[in-house]
Amino acid sequence: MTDAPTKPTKPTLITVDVGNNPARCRMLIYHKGLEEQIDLKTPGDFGGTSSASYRALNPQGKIPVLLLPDGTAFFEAVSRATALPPAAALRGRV
Ligand SMILES: N[C@@H](CCC(=O)N[C@@H](CS)C(=O)NCC(=O)O)C(=O)O
Repeated sequence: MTDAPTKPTKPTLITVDVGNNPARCRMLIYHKGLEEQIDLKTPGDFGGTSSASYRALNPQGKIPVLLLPDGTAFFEAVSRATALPPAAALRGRV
């Protein structure tokens, strides 16, 4: 599937089941109890890591990416971890 919105209704973590960087972000979501506030998608939902639409979100083609409802994409660990709780706050909870 390649038609996931690049301005999603909820903050969205683009992740995969295997990999330490995506796992760290999911762990933070579970630790903070943010499962209802942040959707999980895969790079495949955006055409795969080599696709133009994924590279528009992360020019490095790496995983994960945190995508906000306004279309802002965070793709490095520190900025992503910093943005996760505020992103959830946009949905009314931290
Ligand atoms: N510095 C990046 C590293 C991200 C990274 O290396 N992710 C790995 C998964 S753990 C990845 O995308 N591997 C696939 C590839 O390099 O093509 C970050 O903090 O997000």
